[in-house]
Formats: sequence, C-alpha cells, structure tokens
Amino acid sequence: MKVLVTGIDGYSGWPLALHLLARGHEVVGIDNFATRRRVAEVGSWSATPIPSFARRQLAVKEVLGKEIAFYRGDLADYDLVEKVLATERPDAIVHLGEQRSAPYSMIDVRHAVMTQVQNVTSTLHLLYAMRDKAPDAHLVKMGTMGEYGTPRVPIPEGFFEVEYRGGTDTLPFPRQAGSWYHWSKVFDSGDVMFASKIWNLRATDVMQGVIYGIRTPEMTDRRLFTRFDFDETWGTVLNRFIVQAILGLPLSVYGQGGQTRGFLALEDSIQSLRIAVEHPASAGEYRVFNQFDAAYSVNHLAEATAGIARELGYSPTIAHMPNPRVEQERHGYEPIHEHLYTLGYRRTRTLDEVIREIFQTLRRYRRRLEAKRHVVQPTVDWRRPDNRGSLGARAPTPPTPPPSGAT
Ligand code: USQ
Repeated sequence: MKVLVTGIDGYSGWPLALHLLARGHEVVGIDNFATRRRVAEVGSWSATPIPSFARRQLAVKEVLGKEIAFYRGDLADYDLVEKVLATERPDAIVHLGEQRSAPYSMIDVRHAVMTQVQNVTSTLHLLYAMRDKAPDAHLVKMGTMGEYGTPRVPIPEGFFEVEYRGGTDTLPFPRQAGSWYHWSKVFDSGDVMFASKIWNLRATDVMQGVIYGIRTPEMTDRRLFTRFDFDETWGTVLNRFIVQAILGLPLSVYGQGGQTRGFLALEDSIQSLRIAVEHPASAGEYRVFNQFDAAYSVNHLAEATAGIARELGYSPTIAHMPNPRVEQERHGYEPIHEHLYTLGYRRTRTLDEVIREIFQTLRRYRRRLEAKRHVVQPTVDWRRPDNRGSLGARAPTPPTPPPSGAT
C-alpha cells in the first residue's frame, strides 16, 4: 500500500514510517517540524539527537535500502494538502500531524487557541482533500483515550447502546476531556464521524493511550532513532520518571497518584497503527479503536521505575507533588479494547522490559539529559490563566507560523 504519514518527523510518525517500509509498504511523509521548534520553545530537546529530515532520508536509504518521499509543509495550507493527495493518491493516510501535548495547550490563551485551531484545521483539510482527490483512501486518525475522561462506567470503543425514557439508540460515548489539547481531539472525532457519513469516506479513529518507550526493531542504527522527550511539557509520564531517576530528581507523581490511564509501548502502538492501515474501514464506515495494553496508575509506574532504577544502582525517590492538573486522583477505570485484537493485534513488550531498555539506551545520552535538568519538573498549572511567567528562563515565545512548500 501507499501510506501518507502526516507528522512523519515525530515520536510516533518516524517509527511508523520505518515499520511500514519494513513491511513492504510505500511511505510518503509530510511535516512542518513544529515539534522540533516547540520543544526548543520550552527550552528542551530530544534526549536522542535527531538528524535533519534529509539525513534521516539518507540513513533510511543506506540502512534499509528504501526511499521516503517527503513534503515539508503545514497542513494549515489547504492548497498543499490538496496537492499532496492529488499527486500521491495514497491508499491510507495516518494523521499524526497535530499538536500532541496537553500541558503545552494549557500554557496560556495563545497556546490553547493555536492547539485547537491547528488540530481541527489539519483534520478538516485532510477530510476535504480526501473527498476531492482521494475518496477511496482510508484515514487512520490519531485520537486519544483522554477524550473519554474517567467515567464511573466501562468505556466502550466509541459507541454504546443507550436506553432513555423508553427509546433506545447506539450513540457516541460521552466525552469528558481533561485539557484544551484533549478537547481538540474530541472536536476532530466529531468532524471525522460526520465527514465519513456525508462523503462516504473510510475512517478509523484511534483512541490511543499514553505511549512509553524509546526503541522499535527497525531502529538498527542510531541515525534511525526517534525523538525522546522528557521535559514537563513534551515528555509522557513514564518516560519522564525514568529520566528523573537517572538525574537524581524526585519522580514527580502528581497529587495522590491514583490517576489511571491506558498505556502502551511505542513498538506496540506502531504495530496497532499498521494493523489499522492493513485492515481498512469500509466506505462510509467510521470506526473507533481503543488502543492500549494495560491500565496503570501513576503510583504503579513510579514504583515500577524506582524498583528497576534501584537494581541498576540509582537511588530514586518518589515525591507526591501538588497536582498541576485538574483531574480525579482516585477513580475506577474500565475501558474496553477488543477491536484491534480481533484484527490480530498482540502485545509484544512488557512494561518492565521497556523500562529497562529506556534506562539502558539513555545511558549514552546522560549529558543531554543533564543539560536540560531544569526543564523536567512541573510548572504549568491548569488553574492559572497564564503560565508563561512560571516557565522562568524558558518563558516561551508565541508560536510562529512555519514555512511551507514541498521539497
Ligand atoms: N503525570 C504525573 N507526573 C508527571 C507527568 C504526568 O503524575 O510528571 C500524570 C498526569 O497527571 C496524568 C498522567 O500522568 O494523570 C498522564 O500524563 P502524561 O503527561 O503522560 O499524558 P497526557 O497528558 O495524558 O497525554 C499523553 C500524550 C497525548 C496522548 C495522551 C493519551 O502527550 O498526546 O493523547 O497521553 S491519554 O492520556 O490516554 O489521553
């Protein structure tokens, strides 16, 4: 198949591209390098040094003997989106090209608006361009488990049967997102569902849990590594805990630490996206996959990290910090995740194994972690209207529009 990966330069986009190539698919990518700029904006960088995209393409050619076609540009540019779809006519589009950080969206009004405008616009642009230029393509849209929040009932895969005042129906499960970022994904879901209905498009909305991990099997050479973020804004919780253990910083459990989310390893996240691509939705079908392996509380992840850190000779401490977010800290969590398993998905990585792999890989990059230790602990507070001041020396400048144009 020919697969267009939007956000191909990112944490998930890059390993997905490598995996699709290894499976014999053709890959075309588009990216505006916004994540590189925004991580710099908060004063951080990837623990793993990331080559320029041109160097990545060269490494793919040398190591894997494959080519990746690439467009440098912004999905906010509709003419470009239409041109890419008309030129490439992909069989599938995996849409990862959105602002992915909840804390970043909570910095201030500009970051909130930019997140929602960018995310909703990019998806709408893709939907319109699909309608006009690639109506048979299958859209695999990166959503998030965080759309559902933490209700006191089991969470179905998108839809559930409702009986109310004598009537019954199958309806979208209620959304209770926990950040402006997560709400942007809710709006996207509504738009994708509506577009597939009115234009007969094929779509899979992937409600992905929190990803952790640093390596996938295709990263056989350092030049093929993906980025690994660990600062308070861009790093996800388990990845951050491991870095904190390495740096001798307390593992930052927010509040009571009973917050529970679905988690999955990077490699298995890539596996499940590939399975969605290889099993397209039917024309006019909008389907929802809940994508995670296991639910863990933040306390569990902190204990697991600390245990392995001790074995490796570190002296980790765990701190329960005032929670900068507004979220339940003790709750049940029972999401259903069956659809991917019926298509052949199987978990390949255990939590402990991946934690060890991250520790081992990061050993080589300790100096890069040390250089950014001041941006690891939390400062962005959900309740404060403007967090730029709290970022101190790394006070972010307003986001700037990226250049666009195909290369
Ligand atoms: N947390 C801590 N300490 C930290 C960082 C986070 O206790 O140092 C807690 C948070 O309060 C939260 C949980 O860990 O309860 C997860 O936080 P996170 O930063 O790892 O993940 P989140 O903000 O939920 O977002 C991440 C990705 C996002 C994706 C989402 C999936 O950045 O792109 O959509 O995970 S989900 O969480 O299922 O919505």
